[in-house]
Amino acid sequence: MVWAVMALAGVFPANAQQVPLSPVPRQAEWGTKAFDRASAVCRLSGTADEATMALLGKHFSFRKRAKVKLIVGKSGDKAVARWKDRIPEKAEGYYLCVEPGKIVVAGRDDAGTFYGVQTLLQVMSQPEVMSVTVTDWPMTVQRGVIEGFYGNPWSFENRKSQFEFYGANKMNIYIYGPKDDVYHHSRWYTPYPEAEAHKMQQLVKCATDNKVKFVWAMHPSNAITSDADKQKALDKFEQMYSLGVRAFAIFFDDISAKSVNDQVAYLNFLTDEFVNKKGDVEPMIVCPTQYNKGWSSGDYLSIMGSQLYPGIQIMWTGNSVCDMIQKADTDWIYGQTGRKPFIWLNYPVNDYGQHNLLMGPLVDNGRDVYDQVSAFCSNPMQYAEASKVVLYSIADYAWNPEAFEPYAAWERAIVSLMPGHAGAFGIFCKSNVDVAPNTHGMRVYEETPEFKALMAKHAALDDEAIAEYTAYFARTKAAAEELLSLEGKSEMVDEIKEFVQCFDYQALRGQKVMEMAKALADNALAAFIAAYKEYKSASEAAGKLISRGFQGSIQSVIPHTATLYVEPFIKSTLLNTIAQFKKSGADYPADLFPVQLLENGTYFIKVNGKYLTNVAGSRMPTLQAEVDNINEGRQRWVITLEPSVDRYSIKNEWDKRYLNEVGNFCHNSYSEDWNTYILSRTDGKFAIRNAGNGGSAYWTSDGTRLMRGGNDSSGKFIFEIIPVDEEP
Ligand code: LOG
Repeated sequence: MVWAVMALAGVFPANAQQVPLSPVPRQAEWGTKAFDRASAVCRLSGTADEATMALLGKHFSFRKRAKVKLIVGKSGDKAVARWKDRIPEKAEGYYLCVEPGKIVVAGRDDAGTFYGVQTLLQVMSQPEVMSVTVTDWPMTVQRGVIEGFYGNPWSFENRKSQFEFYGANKMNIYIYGPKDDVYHHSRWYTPYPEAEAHKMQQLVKCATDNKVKFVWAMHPSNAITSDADKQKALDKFEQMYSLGVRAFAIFFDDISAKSVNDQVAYLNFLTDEFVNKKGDVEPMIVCPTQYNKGWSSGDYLSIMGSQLYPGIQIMWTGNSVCDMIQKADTDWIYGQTGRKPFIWLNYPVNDYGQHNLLMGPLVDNGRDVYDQVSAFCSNPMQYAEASKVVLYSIADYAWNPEAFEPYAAWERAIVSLMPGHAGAFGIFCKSNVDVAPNTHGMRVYEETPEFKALMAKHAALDDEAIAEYTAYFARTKAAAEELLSLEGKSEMVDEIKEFVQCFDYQALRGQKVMEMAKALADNALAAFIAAYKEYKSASEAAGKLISRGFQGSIQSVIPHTATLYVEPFIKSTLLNTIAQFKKSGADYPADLFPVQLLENGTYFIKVNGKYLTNVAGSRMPTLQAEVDNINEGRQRWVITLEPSVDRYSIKNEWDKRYLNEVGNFCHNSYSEDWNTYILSRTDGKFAIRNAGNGGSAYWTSDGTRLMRGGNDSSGKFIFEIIPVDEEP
């Protein structure tokens, strides 16, 4: 059934070909055509556990006289005894052989057999099935997902779909810990009400059916020392146990922890009193309060490592909250705790930069960390479907890091998630890669590569550039429309619809800005104004989009797309064309354009009649009464509205140094997050205010230089900002 859909959608070629397998197996040798897929009717020999038999039953039908024999089993089973030497001696490994008339799936263990069948399903995803021999096993022991973000927790349906996805992609662990589930966090001690408990039970079963270990995490903050609190923890665990949970975690992240010794004692207590008494519960997992290098200090980590019972796994996000993982990083944390870290990768989670979706490639993780970690897990977005793009790469990376190719995996994810619409979906994903400036410094720069290339190619907006940009926006618009046409038919599109609409409007805005540029070049006044009006209405419509705007939503989101290169380009081109249009002396209605406080340009900045002056060699500008007639540039300031942050940068015309947030010149490099300012004006005078990472203080002056003042605006409107061509 699945195959038929894929074939109809034209994803797989009609002729026998190698199929891109994912995760990429350790070894695969392809032969020639084995049989037609019509022979998914098989003669069954051997057996497997319930989960694997159910999976087989879903995709095959079994007849006594069928031409193809399907032999299934695991190490030690008679059915696969002939192939026992072919089965890799690795947990979860398998041997798969597809040849004319015969299929063999032989697992090292139950999970191995299950994964062998998963690979078989991929091999059979075309009408003419190829012969292939696969010998395969995972390099990372635990591979999976932590639902550990802030914002709307995933739904029941989301989670079921995730577990099937993990099974298909050979991920074997899921940790339940959404910050905004009160039964996990603020009211951890309250039992799940009956309806929720019933759903939990079904989820645990669904995870198990997909060979996914369901770990339930609890976040008790500092309520861990009193006997009453400890008893509440045991009671809550007891409820979860009754629902089928056999693995538990405690999260101590994002709290001001009182004592590491208390935390250690608590975990050891739960191990003694719950894990060991039950006998069939896994060793615990803990997320420490110091869960990344940047936040670690003192002997917190070494105490955790040395005092926790052996077997308890300690989570770790890397050198900072959001970081990719290299071997040097795992070496460092191993040195602290003496335990292999349980990697909590904060990617593609976007709760700290929720306006952007992260649907890009998985870059910058070491190929050599798999045996240095106890697990490699990703914390994804509140958007479960959209998260699958990166999770697909996580699965591939963790299974076989040595063969991992970020861009190839990304392409495969796109094809596999949106069969039949991979072109359009690929354009969308490539436009949702970077999360924009954020407190964690997490950036991924591989966004809209084609657009970036166009920008590099065209220094000026000439006819050729306009034509090429216009064609680009036409392609992205078509992609957005193709995706929107799937509304109601695609979980993916339904989930991120407002982002796709935003993308659609963005393309339209791009087209309109190009029409404006063209009209300007052609001196076509009416066409310019018409295009601008359409731009404005697209922009207003986009401004009204809200994702997760439903009642009771924990986090409603204004969607942004392609913010790294495309959006700043559209905004700056808009401002430039408007500025040129105004300069052209054309007649236009007074209320056509919004009032921009200051046009981009070169200005004198004065305080109390004195000029702000860049005195050679000084690390800060000073106020001087005299006009500099020798080097005019020292008193000229280039002020620019930076479209990506909507704030102004201020740079000296002479030596191009930018002003920083304390009114000195930037000593390090200029950055939009720190060195752009909000201007406001009253009675002809301006106030300058910090923003972004630079805080929110207004600037003041002591009469000779600039200084950072307080957050109160009174007495701060002290600046005259005068266009250089207006000053006599
Ligand atoms: C939280 C996590 C959140 C993530 C990204 C951990 C261990 N805890 O800074 O819930 O999704 O960062 O914002 C976190 O990462 N705190």
